[in-house]
Amino acid sequence: MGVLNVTPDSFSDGGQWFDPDQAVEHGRAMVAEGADVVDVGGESSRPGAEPVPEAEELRRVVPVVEALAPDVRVSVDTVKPAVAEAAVAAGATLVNDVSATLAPVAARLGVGYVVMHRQGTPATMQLAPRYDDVVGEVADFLAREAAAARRLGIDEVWIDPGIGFGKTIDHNLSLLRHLDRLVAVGEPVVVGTSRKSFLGTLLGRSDGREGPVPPDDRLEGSLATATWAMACGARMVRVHDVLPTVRAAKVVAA
Ligand code: HH2
Repeated sequence: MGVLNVTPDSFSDGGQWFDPDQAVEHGRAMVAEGADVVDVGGESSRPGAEPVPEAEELRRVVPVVEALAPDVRVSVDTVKPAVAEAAVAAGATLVNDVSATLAPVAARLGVGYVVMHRQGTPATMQLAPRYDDVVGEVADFLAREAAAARRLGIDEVWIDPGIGFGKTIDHNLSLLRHLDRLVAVGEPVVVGTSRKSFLGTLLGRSDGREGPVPPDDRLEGSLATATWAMACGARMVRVHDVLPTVRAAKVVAA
């Protein structure tokens, strides 16, 4: 799944694909590189991100979905029912929902559904994430939500641990270490680690400066964790760097 953020403020590529023509071009490039799905989003969910008004999110997302949908499977990354609905009308066939609230919408629209775990909201989620048993709590939550989505009649349900969404570096690593527990839930697992901040911390800086390495210098961490996730049984990885990930996936598959 290639990430296409039609936003001015996403954490790793904010502003790069904000122009609709450039967004479509980047989407097509990811398809040429081997993406099976392009995930179009018009609202950043990074910690502290400002909410985007519905009309503005529609304006960002719909034309891009419409342009790409004839050539590739498109998912829409949104937490707003009206945006999901308009994107599906424009050709999207998967609703990627970081809020775990849109199952009734996906069911009504007759499309696939990605349910993700998060603790809190973007405004506050990284302030003090707390779990007694992060793997158990996330697995139980996703099993419950997936069962509810199926009861609503959704045939295609994906579950996602929500790496970085209300999680410390140790929470993220525990979830990755025990990904088999999520795979055992029995629904296909999708994992998004690409360029995330815990990788910046783990990679450390080689230039002697303080702090994490910047998002555009996290490729090895993104590839290592995507490869790890695939080897543990994840069926999809959500990534910014499609070509190297597809090449890694070929080797994992072999
Ligand atoms: N991560 C982000 C956004 N959407 N959806 C799923 N299912 N899983 C994820 O891990 C996930 C997601 C955050 O990454 P990105 O879209 O690059 O950044 P931003 O939210 O700043 O636009």
